[in-house]
This record gives sequence, C-alpha cells and structure tokens, in this order.
Amino acid sequence: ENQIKWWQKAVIYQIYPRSFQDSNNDGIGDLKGIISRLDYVKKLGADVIWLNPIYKSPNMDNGYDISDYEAINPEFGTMDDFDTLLKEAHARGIKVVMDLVVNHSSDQHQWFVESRSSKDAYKRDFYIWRDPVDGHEPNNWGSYFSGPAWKFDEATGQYYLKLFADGQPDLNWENPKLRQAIYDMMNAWVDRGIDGFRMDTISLYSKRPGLPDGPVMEGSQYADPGERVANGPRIHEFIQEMRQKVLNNKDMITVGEASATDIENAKKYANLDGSEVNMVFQFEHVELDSNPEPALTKWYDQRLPLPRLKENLTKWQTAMAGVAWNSLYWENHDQPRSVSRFGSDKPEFRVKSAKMLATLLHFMQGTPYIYQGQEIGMTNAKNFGWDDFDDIEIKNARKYLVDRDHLVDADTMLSYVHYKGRDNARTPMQWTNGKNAGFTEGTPWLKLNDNFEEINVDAALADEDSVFYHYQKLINFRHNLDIVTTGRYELLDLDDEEVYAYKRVGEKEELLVINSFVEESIERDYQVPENAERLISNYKDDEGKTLRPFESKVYRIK
Ligand code: TEU
Ligand code: CA
Repeated sequence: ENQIKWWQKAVIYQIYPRSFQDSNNDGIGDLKGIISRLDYVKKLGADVIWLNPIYKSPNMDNGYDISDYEAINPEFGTMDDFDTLLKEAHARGIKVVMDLVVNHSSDQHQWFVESRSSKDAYKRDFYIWRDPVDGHEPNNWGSYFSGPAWKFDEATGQYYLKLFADGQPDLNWENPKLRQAIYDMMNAWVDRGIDGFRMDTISLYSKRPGLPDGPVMEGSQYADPGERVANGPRIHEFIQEMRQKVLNNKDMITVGEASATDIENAKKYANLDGSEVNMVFQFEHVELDSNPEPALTKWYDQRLPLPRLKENLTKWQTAMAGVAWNSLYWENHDQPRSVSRFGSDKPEFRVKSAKMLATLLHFMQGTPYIYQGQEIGMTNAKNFGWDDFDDIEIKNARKYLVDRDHLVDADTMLSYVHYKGRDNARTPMQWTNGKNAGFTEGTPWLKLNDNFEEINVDAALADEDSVFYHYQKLINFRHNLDIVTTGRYELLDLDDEEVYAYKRVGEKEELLVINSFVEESIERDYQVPENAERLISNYKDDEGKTLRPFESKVYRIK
C-alpha cells in the first residue's frame, strides 16, 4: 500500500501577487501586501501558497518573461521582503511554492542579450536560432499568443523561436550548459528555504529535432504549437535530470504545468515513484469549451454539455489512480472565473453554484488548487471594454485574429474575451466594499470588477453561509477524512446532462457526491440509505430526491 504523502492531503492557494494586496499604494500588489494577508489564508485553511512569478521582469507577459531569475521585481519589494514572507508563512505552518519559468526567458535577460549579440557568442546556443527559409520564418509553427512562433532579429539576420510573446525567447534545453545554469538557479532558491516549484509549461522544453513543420490549422496559416512541441522526445529525460540535480531527497512539492499532455505522458510526469514531479496540471477539461474553428483556439463563448466534462474528468480520475497524482483545478490566472464559466454568476445562483463547483472538485482524488477570489465566488469582469484589457494574449487575439485575419468581428471577439479571457481572473482581489475594494489607495494597475460592493472578503467573513466558509469546510474534510484522498472514484450516470454525481469508494464506507448544474428543481433517485450522513451541502435542509437549483450534497454511507 502506498503511504499517504503530506501533499496528497494538502490544499494549495494560488496568489497572483500583482492583484492580491497593495501595501504602498502604487496600484500594484506586493510582497508586504501578501504578508499582511497570510492570516486570511491561514483562516481558510490552505497548507501551501503558490506565488505567480515575482522575479525581475519587463512584464510583457506579467512576470512570465523573466530578466533575472535571482532578483525580486522591485515593484513587488526586496529580497528582504521575500525572506520575511517566507518566515511569516512558515511561522503559520504555510509552505511557499514559487513559479519556475524556464521554457523561455525575457529578451532582456542577460543570457539573451549575449546570445543575440553575435552568431558565435558563447551563449548563442542558450536559445534557438535559425536562418530564414525563402525570406520567411524557419517553419510554420504558430505562437500560443497568435501570429508566428518566430521573431526575426536584425542584428544577426536570424530568427529566434518564441512560442509565446516576442519578448519570450525559448531556451534551448538541448544545451547541457543551459540546463546546468537552470539547476544552479533552482538550487539557490531551494537553499533560500522555499518549499517547492510550480513549473511553467513543463511539457514544452524538449523540441523535436529539426523543428519540422506541422499540418496547418484550418482557417489559419500556422500549425498548432501544442501538438508540434509538447512532450518532445527528451522531455522525461530532462525532468528526471532536474529531479536528480535539484529536487532529489528533498521533501518539496512540485507541480508541472503540462498543456497538451495526455494521460500517458501525465503518468510519467506525475508518477508516484517520484522520478519526475509530484503532479501535473492537465489542460483537457479547460479546453473542452474551445471554439470548433481550430484557428480561433480557446476563443469562444458557448458552454459545453455536462457529459463531456464528466467523461473527461472521469478519465483522469480513473487512469491516474494508484499510478500517478492529479492536480484539481477550475481556475488560475490563465482561466476565467469558474462560477461564470461552469456555474451561474446571476445574483440568485452565484453563491449556490460556486459552492457546488467547489464540492464537486474537492471530493475528487488529487491535490486541489484555489485561485485567489475563487473562495469568495468572484466572477468574470463583464465591465471591461477593449481599452481596459492588459493581457497580451487578449491584445494579440484582437491584433491577429480580428484585425489582420478577419476570422471574427471585434464584437464577437469581445464576447469571447468576456467569457474566456485571462484578465477575468486578474482583476484586483476584492477585500472590502470601500475604495478600490481595499486593494489599493492608489490607481489599480488593472480595473476592478464593478461588483466588489457585494462580492468581497469582508462580506464573506461576516456571513456564515458564504462561499468562503464552504471552502473552509471542504479543506477540513480533506485534512481529516482519508477516503477523500484514497477512495476509488466511480462516476454515476454519464449521460445525465443536469447532474454530476459520483462516488468515492473505500473499504468500510463510501461517499456519494451529488451536484446539480441547473437553475430548476429536478428529481433524481440515488437510493440513498436511511442511515446516510449528509456531510456537506449548499442548502440547509434535504429534500431527498428533489434537487433544487445547483444543489450539491455529499453523503457518507457506512
Ligand atoms: O501558460 C502556459 C500555457 O500553456 C498558455 O498557453 C495557457 O494555455 C494560456 O495562457 C491559456 O490561455 C503559462 C502561464 O501560466 C501563462 O500565464 C504564461 O503566459 C505562459 O505560460 C507563458 O509563460
Ligand atoms: Ca505596491
């Protein structure tokens, strides 16, 4: 029998530092702000915080373009502030996970400055340079942020690969000197006392030899970068090497962000034998509601039929069991607000559906992640117009897909962005109903969601029926009820389009988890025995077979 590891019973709270809490009123969240809110995280009950990148960066992609991996971005504070944050978190029993962004750096990083300086620079091969082909890009790969995956550099007359923004050149993992430089940098952070890494775009490090063209996506001039690049031939070798050179024998928590990763690869990354990382973020369940036109990728505003979500999550629950470990998430800084996407943000259903989604996820097998604001049911920011967005992914979608390629008109794209855009999750945290929701006294770097007068932490803490206290209870169950970690997952009624019900089956007991996704009352008979104990629900009472709007309940059956 596998022994339960601490991170299999842990709940992780994700902090997007820019938008969490500003301490000096420059409109940008910072480390001192985070320190001042650690008691809040503790009250929620989370075991770990994961910080989005806080390193030095010109912020082309909000810190995912790093110009110095060993320096704190002055906007966020100093290294002393960071050490204080670490100390204060540890004093509260909270672990700290740092983002690790090493598929690419910023074009301002010293490595790239040297690399681009001449064709025979010592660090030339820290990045991926190719000659033009017939005056064009070296291959047909598209960028994740729309447009081509290559940028021409006048200085040496070559292109460099950049799967994301122009300012994010891809690092060349084939080069052992580069890999060693990354491991040295990681070890410096380990020595500082951090507790783990969330590894950005882990599936993209190993590029296929020769960088071959791919099939062009219908309606586009580019090949899908995910299919071309993800899980390349040396990827598991690289991760195992990293494990040996940095992480071995250390009780750290590691999660790989693995876009375009299937079960087979996930089983290797997140294998319980500990050879690579503890767990991965898989992307399938957040890509089911993508546009049927491949060239429009994620940009869409239609809901997916519930059976498709059930089928997908069930596949991951079942295939990983006993072999590897899942991460569980609805939200992060790249995803829209779950209550707007999978539940309902109508005032009469927001709290009910936010709790329902929380219960559905938190009784599954894996390590749950809560993204800041999710625990109070924050919603998508529908008050944003084209001039309000900051996110480069949104801006490039407008530039390439609307203005250059005319794949959709601007109004349709705006509707897609309101549904799926990343800025929905990046609006400042809503602490109070006062000025700028208590985030800053200055001018916030990104507009607030205009519903902060109703939806804020003060209100949530004052209401014993709030989404916040629901999450608190769920975290408690994970800590105290082993079956949440170990039970066998069993889906009920795949074809039911209105209810997502499943069981967790243990040796002596089982849990029955019932979640309605509809705004009406419906009838369902799950043959709940008389002596079943109702562990948690989003309604005060139980009407048995009648499920009220977004009703969610969990029975413990012995
Ligand atoms: O995201 C990686 C990733 O796969 C993105 O394409 C993601 O799918 C997209 O943002 C969703 O629309 C990571 C970070 O989480 C993201 O914030 C960064 O922008 C990206 O890497 C580049 O570093
Ligand atoms: Ca600040």
